[in-house]
Amino acid sequence: MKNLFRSIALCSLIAVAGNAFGADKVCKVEISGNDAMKFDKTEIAVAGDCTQVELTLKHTGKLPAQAMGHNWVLTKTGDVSAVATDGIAAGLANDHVKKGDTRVLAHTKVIGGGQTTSITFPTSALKKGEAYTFFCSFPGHSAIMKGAFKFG
Ligand SMILES: [Cu+2]
Repeated sequence: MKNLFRSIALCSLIAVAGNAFGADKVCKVEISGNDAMKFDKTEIAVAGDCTQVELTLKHTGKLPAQAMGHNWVLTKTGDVSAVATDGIAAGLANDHVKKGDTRVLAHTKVIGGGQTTSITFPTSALKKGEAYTFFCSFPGHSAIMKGAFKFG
């Protein structure tokens, strides 16, 4: 019993210290895509003190992933077209993202109508002020389904 109290006290101390140093701040972002091949956001801004981003993608349509699949891919703005082109070749089985593509900073799987998916990724790979773009890499979608991603 004495040990249990000691553990609880220690945990509380770590939690307090963690907050004081701003250990982890998970920032939540929600975006949805529909059967009209559109995202409901053209811009996402994440504050510079967020250490993690929890991104939830909802497909509010009814069409299956094979016909109107959507994902959420984050790259530097200059990498969008090359990553999207490689994503077409990668196929649906790979969520339209080339395996091991280091230009991809974060991505969800491809989902169909009525489905939801979430990812959590660290912001440590992002630079403040850099131009990032989020887009859907399903074939033919990235021309319309994209927006600015701002960090900082
Ligand atoms: Cu799409």
